[in-house]
Amino acid sequence: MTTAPRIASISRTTSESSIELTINLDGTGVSNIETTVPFFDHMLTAFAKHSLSDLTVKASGDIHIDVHHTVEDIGISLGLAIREALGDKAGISRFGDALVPLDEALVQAVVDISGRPFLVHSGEPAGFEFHLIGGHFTGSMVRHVFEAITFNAGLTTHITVLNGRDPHHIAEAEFKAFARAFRQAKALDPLVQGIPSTKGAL
Ligand SMILES: [Mn+2]
Repeated sequence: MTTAPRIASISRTTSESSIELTINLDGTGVSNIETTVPFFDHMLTAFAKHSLSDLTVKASGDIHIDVHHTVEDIGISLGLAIREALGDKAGISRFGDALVPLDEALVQAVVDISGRPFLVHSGEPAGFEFHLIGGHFTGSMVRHVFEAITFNAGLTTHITVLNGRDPHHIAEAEFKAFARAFRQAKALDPLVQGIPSTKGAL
């Protein structure tokens, strides 16, 4: 069983953004999020709350150009922090799945803490990727964030939008479903002895 605290901090600075991020995988969903991108603050707060991870993010970046760099770099940093915090992955449930509605929107998410980065993402309605949610957050960035998290954390993630019309509802249901699936997958299961893989490593 993993005994080390499952906490990691990432500092990542490039010419496009500067990110300070800390995650505690065994938290209660407390967050302090300041990304300078209001809709993304909302999404990360929802992720923390529904994954029962404590999350602190302080970011700045070239949002005068576009929110793209800052949002993507936070996704990368969150993925790196998740990977580090998971440690050797001993004692975890490993798999998680969730089906989460938000009014008319319905999203299924499945997470495998596999060590093999793979994202399968489908079902957003036509035109979603071009919509500016809140007037500043491009719909295309929803998938891009899940790519950044999944690839850097070493997750296998399947996200399927089963229904939805309102872009805010769809995006929020995606983040909540991912959070709930991740919550299950990273949970420590007292019945799991060691690393839950026939290979002996994840
Ligand atoms: Mn990009």
